[in-house]
Formats: sequence, structure tokens, C-alpha cells
Amino acid sequence: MRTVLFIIVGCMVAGAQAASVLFEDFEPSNGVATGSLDGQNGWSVDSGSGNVQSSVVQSGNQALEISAGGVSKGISTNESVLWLHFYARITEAPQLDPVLDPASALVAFYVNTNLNLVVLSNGVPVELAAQIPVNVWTRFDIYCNSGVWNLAMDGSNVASGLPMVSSNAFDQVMVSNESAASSFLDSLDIADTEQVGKMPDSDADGIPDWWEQENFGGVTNCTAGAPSGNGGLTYKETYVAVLDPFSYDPPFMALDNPGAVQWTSKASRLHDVEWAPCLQSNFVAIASDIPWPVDSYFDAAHTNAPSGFYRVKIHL
Ligand SMILES: [Ca+2]
Ligand SMILES: [Ca+2]
Repeated sequence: MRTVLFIIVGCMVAGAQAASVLFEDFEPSNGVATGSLDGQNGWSVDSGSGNVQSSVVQSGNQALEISAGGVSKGISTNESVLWLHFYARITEAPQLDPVLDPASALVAFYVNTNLNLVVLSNGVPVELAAQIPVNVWTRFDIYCNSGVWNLAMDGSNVASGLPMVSSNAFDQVMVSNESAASSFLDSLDIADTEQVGKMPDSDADGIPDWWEQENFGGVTNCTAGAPSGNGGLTYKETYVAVLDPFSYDPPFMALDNPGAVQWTSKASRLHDVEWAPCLQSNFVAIASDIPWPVDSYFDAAHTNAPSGFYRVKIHL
């Protein structure tokens, strides 16, 4: 009997499904009852046992227990970038490694017989030094974009810049544990917008690993306070404002219609509109915390002002 644990975010050729983002905490409030997960919230138990239970949980009152098989669910997103995290807990070391099909496992990692993590790099298994503890909940964060992915464990980067076999769209998530000994899963979250404040930041400089990897080729390669190539902003400021760190990229304009302000709204950010009668005066916020995707504001209070200046502040 094979006893294998692996965790896969894979690509299948099956048709896309409706939801673009997957959040699953296995809770009653999310429509999940104890017992088999099969058929609940669009999940399938593909083999073995996938049971929602209330004895071993990471958050809330329920979590998924998997043994001798796996579960899967279709996902759909038009975005090429995904942020994914979940908590997993295994109860003993697997006895065999899984056999993975790289073509259907764009982003995949598993735990080998030494409890080391093994990641797929361009379809090839690479053993990492990082080991998963037994009988402890461990958080995993995955970031993937443009055919490259990163993996972090409990907030620390363990592998980055891993190439995928192809850049096909993700359309399925699979979690498997072929061991007879139980493994547990909770708080699975797959998003195509950044979850601010929840991303691993290896060097604790306020810029998450994924952004440093994407723009500087390594999760600690960016100097947060150094001047960027975008106006007078620092690199951290270009991260916060979701601006190009290497070239001028103004997100804002005032329109000909008096009082009409428009900007390029930034996902996962808030926008404040500020006004001043002249540049020697302090700017005062006239609208605050405007969420994405709102991208305009009409300032009825100053349409008759003889002069005025607007600015848009983008923040986390
Ligand atoms: Ca839960
Ligand atoms: Ca950082």
C-alpha cells in the first residue's frame, strides 16, 4: 500500500467553473457540515476519505481530515497572478513519495519520507532543507505569477522563483494524503488580489516577498527605502501605491469638469482624495479610504473655488 502525502495546486483541462476566488474554512458559516466533504461547496472526494470533523482544527470549529486519498475543487480566475495560503497538519512521515504528472501539476509540493518539503521546479522534484513538523499546524503561502512560483512556510520563504512547466490557467486545486494516517487541512484561501498584511515578508521591511521576487528576482533583494525609478518615490512607496518601481507611472488626473477627480484605482488598496486652495496650504482629506475598484470622486464643495489642487493618496 502506498503511503504518500502531497499537496497540489494543479491544472486540469476540464472547463472553468464560476468562482474566481476560493475561500474554504470548512465551517458551518460557510455552508459545510461535518461528515464527508464530497459534494459540499463544490468539493469532490476523489478517493479515500475526506471528512469534515471538529476534533482537530486550526481555526473555527471544523477542519478537513484526509486519509488514503484526496479532495479537489475547480477554480477559475482570469488573472495570471494568484496568492494562496492554507494550514496543513500531518500526523506521521509518509512512507513513499508520490508520482506527480508535471503537466497537470503547475504548482505542487509534497512532504517526502524524511519530512522534507519537495517542490516541483519546471516539473522536476527538488528536495528542500525545510522540514514540516508533525502534529502541528503549519501555514503555507504560495505566490505564482508569469510562470514562476514561490513557497513560504510559517512566514519564511523556503523556495522562490521556481519555474512552472507551463503558464496554463489554474483551474483546479487538489490536496491529497495517500497515507492511512490522517492529515488535516484548514483555512484555504486562494485569491487573485493581494491580501495585504498577510503575506510573508522575510526581511520585515514592509515589502512582501512576492513583490521583491517579482521585481528584484529574490525575496530580500529590494532596499525598501532606496529611491525608485518612479518620480521621487522610494521602492516601498511604489509597492504601497502599486506603481511601477522603475519608471514614471502617474495614477491620477483632474478632469476638465470642475470638481471631477479620477485615478487608476489599485486593487487591495485604499484611496484618499485631498484638496488644498494653493500649494502653500496644507492638503485636507475630502474623501478617505475609497476602496478599489472605485476610481473617481466628485468634489461638490469646491466647484466654485477660484483655484485648487487635488492629490490622491494611495495606502494599505
Ligand atoms: Ca476551520
Ligand atoms: Ca521584504
